Amino acid sequence: TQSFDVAVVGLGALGSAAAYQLARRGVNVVAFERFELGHVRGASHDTSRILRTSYGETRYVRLAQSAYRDWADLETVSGEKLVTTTGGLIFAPAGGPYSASAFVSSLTETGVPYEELTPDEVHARWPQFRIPAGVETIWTGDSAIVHAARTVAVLQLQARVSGAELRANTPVTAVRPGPDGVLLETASGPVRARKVVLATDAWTNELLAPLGAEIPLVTMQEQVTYFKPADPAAYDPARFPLWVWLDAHCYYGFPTYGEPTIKAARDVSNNYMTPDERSFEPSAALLSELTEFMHATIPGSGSALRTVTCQYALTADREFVLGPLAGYPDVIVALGAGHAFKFTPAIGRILADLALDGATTDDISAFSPAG
Ligand code: PYC
Repeated sequence: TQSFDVAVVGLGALGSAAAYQLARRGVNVVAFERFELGHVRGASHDTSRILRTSYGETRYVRLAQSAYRDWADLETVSGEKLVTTTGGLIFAPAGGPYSASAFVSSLTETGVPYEELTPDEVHARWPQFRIPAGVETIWTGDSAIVHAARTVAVLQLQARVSGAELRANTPVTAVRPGPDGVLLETASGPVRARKVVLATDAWTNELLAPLGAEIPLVTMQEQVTYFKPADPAAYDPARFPLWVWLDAHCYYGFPTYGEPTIKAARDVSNNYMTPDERSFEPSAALLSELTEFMHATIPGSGSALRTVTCQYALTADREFVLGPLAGYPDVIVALGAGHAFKFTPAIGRILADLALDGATTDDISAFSPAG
């Protein structure tokens, strides 16, 4: 049986970041991915993701502040430009589930610069939007786009450059913690490790069930749509920001990014599916709901060109899970609850800290797995 310091299971964004951070510290790392590297069955593929400090909870703002430093470090190490700063708008419609005041408090407390805008002020700066009266808006100039697929490829390359062994198309079928580390049963034979990091998202409970543990997860298929505006130049990142619309259905979207389209989506589709029964077929009902929202809110957004699906595994209240499983200190679990991409390099660093030191400098006390 081969032995390693740390095994990472799952090579989506979080697992790839953990493998990279562990390898760069000189430890002996093996990492497993049940599908091909860069596959489209999870939530780490395709193009743009939002990077923002603008959260209504200080724990996520502070973690995002750390993450901006980790993104800069990853760009320096890899020589790749991964972050495109565009600025971002949070829209909080009156009577919706979120109020702008939560953002005002958390951004003030953490020292993040922001502006509160009326609909008229939004129209004056970005005439592309049509915002009804009663919508409160928060602008943060630090909001940015990160490229999902390129980030994952960069992390995997850098992990390998630093000596990590990445095994693609290699399912891990069992994780057996013992008195002296963890035995993993894998499609390439058994492996021992002092610690294991499970970054397995919707597949996590398959590995936890034999340990008598479970983290409640709701899994669904999500979809994003690329719209083709008649005047793409009006949606260039220099003229149009990324945005999040926080009503009962949360929508979000981007400026043009590498092609003359603008991507938008509903966040949390409630299109329930499991990884084994995913259709990969976009829902026509979700597409027409989104198109109606886009034509009302961004009248020049144009028609839908293509739709791409992905998968969410949501924890209770969408809180992250980051830490050792209760009763199993050598099994470290990471779940990003469908909003973690922006934190990817920070979460990789935190997972490496937990695996090697048992502690980290970021406050992750809210994210402890109940198991
Ligand atoms: O955190 O900005 C975000 C986000 C948008 C869609 C999913 N997460």
